[in-house]
Order: sequence, then structure tokens, then C-alpha cells
Amino acid sequence: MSLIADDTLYQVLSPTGEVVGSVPAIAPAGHLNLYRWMVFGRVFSDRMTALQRQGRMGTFAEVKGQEAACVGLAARLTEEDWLMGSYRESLAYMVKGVPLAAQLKHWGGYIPDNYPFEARCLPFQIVLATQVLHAVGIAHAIKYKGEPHVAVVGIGDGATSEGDFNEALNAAAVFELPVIFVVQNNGWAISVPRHAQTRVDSFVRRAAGFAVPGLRVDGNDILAMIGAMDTALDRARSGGGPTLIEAETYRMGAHTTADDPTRYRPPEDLELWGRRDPIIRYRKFLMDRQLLTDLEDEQLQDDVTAEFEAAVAEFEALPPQDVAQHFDLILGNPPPQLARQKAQILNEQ
Ligand SMILES: Cc1ncc(C[n+]2csc(CCOP(=O)(O)OP(=O)(O)O)c2C)c(N)n1
Ligand SMILES: [Mg+2]
Repeated sequence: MSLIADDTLYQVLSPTGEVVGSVPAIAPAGHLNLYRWMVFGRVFSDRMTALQRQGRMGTFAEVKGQEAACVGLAARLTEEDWLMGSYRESLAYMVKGVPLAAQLKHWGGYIPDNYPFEARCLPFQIVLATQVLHAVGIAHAIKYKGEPHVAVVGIGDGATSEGDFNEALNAAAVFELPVIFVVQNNGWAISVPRHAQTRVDSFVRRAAGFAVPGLRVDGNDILAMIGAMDTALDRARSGGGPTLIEAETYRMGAHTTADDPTRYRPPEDLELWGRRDPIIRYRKFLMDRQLLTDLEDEQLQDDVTAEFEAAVAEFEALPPQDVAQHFDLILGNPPPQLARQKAQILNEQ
């Protein structure tokens, strides 16, 4: 595969799991690890949504449907590489080394004070596109220090309309920084469809305007994601500068648990993308190659569910969050309105 400036879709597995491109070099254990993360991501997304509905979790942004893109963008990074993302990259963060316990705290309204530095992930951003500036800043530092590391940043299709995204791409190109922008194009920015976001056909075309090479990838194809990341990582590590990867995927769930997509999404779209499910196609590939049996698959589902439930039990045993800390950790000298809000919330407890 070479870096392309057009928008040919790069695929290794067809939606029905047939091999249609060159399979990246991955050991059998590596394949199973990727698959395990994807299955874990589905369980994580479905269970977090259910917990929120039961009043046991805060507002949550689903990962369902985007497991290959999330796992693929993180899986080939070394410990020293950095990963920045939005609320949609929670699974990618766990692949990079952020513990599930930290995710539960973050989504559960606690101060996420258990992000280990060694994971090299900044807390995920809610304010759209801010993380791309952080990634470019970190990539600048990496280059300045002459380190062989890379900064990777995930961003949604809608967030590419932010000025920050465009400024970041330009700076990355001008300074030839070791940064990879992964646009998770999941079709929607809440209720705004992708076609209402930009007049260009694909996001790699926006990269071309900044002279940043782009790869348009089937984001529901884990092997294509891995192949694309390998190409972009090699390029960044060898001083070749930034790359933009557009991962074409689909948000099968709601935007967040605060959203109702039945009000704006045609049901036939969900049916279409259901047939392109990233987990089903990778499972078929693994079974065709005798890397996975039905029995092992069932066992794996049970294992990841048990892992999730054990972490939830620990999370639910935590003492309640001291709400005052949410205010105290932000500003040393809070303005009067924040001081008032803090007093009010403490009063209401
Ligand atoms: C600067 C900013 N503007 C608006 C919002 C409100 N908002 C939250 S998510 C979202 C849609 C983002 O869509 P996209 O970038 O495609 O990411 P996705 O949620 O689809 O992963 C919007 C408008 C925000 N968080 N930050
Ligand atoms: Mg989106």
C-alpha cells in the first residue's frame, strides 16, 4: 500500500470477511488480542449504556460499531507514543493502557485521577477538536527532543469543521511533525449528517489542502486500520511528517445516552451498517484461518463480560466523589459565579 492523495477506499477484509487486500504481518496471538479488544469494546459499550439507564453511570458515548477503528488506531503504538482523543476514543485509550477503572471513574462523575502517566494519554476531550492542538504540541516536543515517538489523535467527522483542526493540520505540515490524525468518520455529528458537514467527498481531500498525505480506510476493517497505521507510523518515525487517516465507520448506537437517534436516523442505514459489522467480519477471518473456534469465542465473550463486571463492582464500592474537588482542582482563585455554584451544590447535598 502506498500513501495516496485520492480517496480510494483501502480494505483488507470485505464486509463479508473475505480477504481482498494484503494482510499485515500479525502473529496469531496478535490477531486474538485485536479481536479480544473489539469484543471487549462491544461489551463495554452495551454495558455502560445499560448501567446509565439503571442510574448507575453518568452520560456515556457509545463505541458500538466503531470497535475496529478505535482498536486499530491504538494497537500499533509503542508505550512511548502518545494518544489523544475525544469521548469517542475511550476504547482506544484502554488499548493504549488506560485502565478500565479510570474510564469508569471518568464517565461516572469522579475526577479521573487514575490515568497512569505511562499510558501517555491526556484525559479525553469533550470540547471538540481541542485534542488535535494538544497532539500537535506534543509532536512538536517529540521532534524538538529528537525522539522516535509519534503522537496520534482521534477526532470525529463533525469536529473537523472546527478551526482548531485546520490550524493543527497546517502546523503539523509546516513543521513536518510526527503526528497522525485519525478522523473517525461515523456518519454523524449528533443529528447532523456527514454530507451536511463539508462539501468535499472525503476528509483526505481536506488533508491534501495542507499537503498532508491522506489514507481513506474502511474503518470497520481492523486489518485495513492496522495496515494504514503501520504506513503512517513508519512515515512519522522516519521523519516523513504527518498523515491523516479517514476511518470510514458508523455509529450504531446513539451519540450519547442523552440522545435519541430514532428521531433523525433512517432505520435502513442501521440495517446497511449492521451488515458491515466490524466484529462479525473479523470473526469470520479468524475462523477461516483456524485461529478461533465457536467454543473459544463463547469463552472470550464470558471472560470480557466477567472482567467488566468485576471492575464495576470495584467502582461501585468507591466512596462518593467529593463534589467540591471539581471546583477546587480547576482554578486557584475561582470567579464569584463559580464560588456561588460551589456553595449552592454543597448546600443541596
Ligand atoms: C467546541 C464544541 N462545540 C460543540 C460541542 C457539542 N457537541 C458535542 S459532540 C458534538 C458532535 C461531534 O460530532 P463528531 O465530531 O462527528 O464526533 P462523534 O460524536 O460523531 O464521534 C457536538 C456538536 C462541543 N462539545 N464542543
Ligand atoms: Mg461523527
